[in-house]
Amino acid sequence: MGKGRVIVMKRLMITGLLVASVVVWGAAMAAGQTEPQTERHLLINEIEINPPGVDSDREWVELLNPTDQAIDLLGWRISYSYRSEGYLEIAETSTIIPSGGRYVFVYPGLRLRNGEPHVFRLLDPEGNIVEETAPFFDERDDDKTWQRFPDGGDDPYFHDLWFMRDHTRNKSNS
Ligand SMILES: [Ca+2]
Ligand SMILES: [Ca+2]
Repeated sequence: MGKGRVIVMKRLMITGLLVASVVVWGAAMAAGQTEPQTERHLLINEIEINPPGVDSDREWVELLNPTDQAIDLLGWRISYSYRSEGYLEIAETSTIIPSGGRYVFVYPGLRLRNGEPHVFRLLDPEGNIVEETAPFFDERDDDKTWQRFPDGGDDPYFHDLWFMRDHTRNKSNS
């Protein structure tokens, strides 16, 4: 491995650690300032921005329904970041996530930029932003993903804590 490459990799690792620290710090700040979470809603639970190899048709988000009601994904939208920013319909027809269930939405084509932070947003059928993540990026061309921990943010105080870990696609993050 050349010296230049080592330096680049070190820079990437330091950048990754900094982002992880900021995310954890942000979650801790939010936890200190807000009441315990009581109202539950459809969640972005895991994000694959930069899968190994070709990214096209292989970027995804895992959605989780932590409520006690089934949710129809028809009309819900998720943000994208490449080549411009905007929103995509998650489902073209009625698609039910049962209570406690999850659904993996695979982005069509190439939709997520790897190296620049993007705040992921989830919109309900009325156009309300029900969720907004920390700014995430992923320069590692591998199976690691951003994951909410514990699964579903299922902690009354730390419900917005994220880590970069080996993927748990369509499975619990915990
Ligand atoms: Ca990508
Ligand atoms: Ca998962």
